[in-house]
Amino acid sequence: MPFRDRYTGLINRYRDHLPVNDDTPIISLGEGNTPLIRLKNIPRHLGKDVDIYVKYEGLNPTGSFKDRGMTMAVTKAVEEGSNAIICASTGNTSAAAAAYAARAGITAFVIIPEGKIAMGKLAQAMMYGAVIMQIRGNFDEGMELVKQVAAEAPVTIVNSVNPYRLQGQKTAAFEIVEELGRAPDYHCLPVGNAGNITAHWIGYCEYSAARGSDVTQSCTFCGGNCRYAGGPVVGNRPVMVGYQAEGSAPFMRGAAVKNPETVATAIRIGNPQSWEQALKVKEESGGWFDELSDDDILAAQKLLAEKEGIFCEPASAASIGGAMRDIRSGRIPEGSTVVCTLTGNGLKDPDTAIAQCRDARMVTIDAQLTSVKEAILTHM
Ligand code: AN7
Repeated sequence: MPFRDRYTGLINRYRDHLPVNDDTPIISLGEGNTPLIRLKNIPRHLGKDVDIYVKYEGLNPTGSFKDRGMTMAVTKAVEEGSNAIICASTGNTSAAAAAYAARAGITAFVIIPEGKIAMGKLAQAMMYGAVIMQIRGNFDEGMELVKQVAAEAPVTIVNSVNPYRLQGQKTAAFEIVEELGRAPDYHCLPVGNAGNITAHWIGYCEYSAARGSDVTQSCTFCGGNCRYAGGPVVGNRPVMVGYQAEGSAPFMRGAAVKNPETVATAIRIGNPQSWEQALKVKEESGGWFDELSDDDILAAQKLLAEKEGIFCEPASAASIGGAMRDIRSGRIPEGSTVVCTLTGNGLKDPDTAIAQCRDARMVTIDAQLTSVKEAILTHM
């Protein structure tokens, strides 16, 4: 059995572009290498000539993009001799931190807003064995506590203020460029702390620098091993577009939001930790921020599931919902290639899904052939 080509996670895949060396003890669950799915029915539904791809990050080991950052953060924490990690979280970071800590044999402390994280994420943190502190407060308050305690206690912060997180997360951009053979024209993401949009921009910049337009023969980025080496080299970078939930949209308000609210609990964040970086991303890429109502977010989540068979969590749907609106209006012009990151799996938040499917096509019938036949005939 040739193990040479076995995929063993994003650090091994991109180790030349990450802060690791041969002695670094890599903590991995096989994260990364997620599907980039070309949408078939939504472009038709929009009546626009656009190529839309979704990067399905919900297929990472704990069901969200956080695994990309967490493999790096926990690897480095262990390398540096740390026995414990800590984070504040709207849910996904806590799930990833708990899983990678379990894998590493260290302790994860997670601070979550009581009653405000999706059930799947809570179940994960519990199963992986994290020490869970539910606070009577929101994510932003938890984040401040984490920063204070990490300054005084021997615990490593694994929120995205930890620079290794963004290093791991930048690899999503690498994968997209390798798969498309170029960067997309537009890259749309949901924005909470704005770490992920920043990480993607780092990735696109590094890739385009390594594959500058004067490079024609080999891909200096990968040392000539990627599948596009020797092919056409395009050093382009996308326009970066970030979407927030209306009730948690500090970038639209131009100031922190004191009591953020949204059904998309993953992005229920009022004081983004990567505020300055995100503004730079917007400027450098010629992009923009916008906001969606909870209704628009849920409608996009449902549409993606119904029309394409792809189930993402509400926060993730902000990217596709926002992109659809900007494609309709022409702000994203026809002829564009658009990538939307679906940051988390729909299974994370079954409560919200079921609550919005009151009109689900579900009937209760007797366990009899005639009843089944009747149901089929009625619903054909
Ligand atoms: C599904 O888990 O902040 O803009 O504590 O879970 O990089 O913060 C989650 C964020 C988008 C926003 N989509 O990303 C946490 C947390 C999903 C998320 C975001 C999050 P950033």
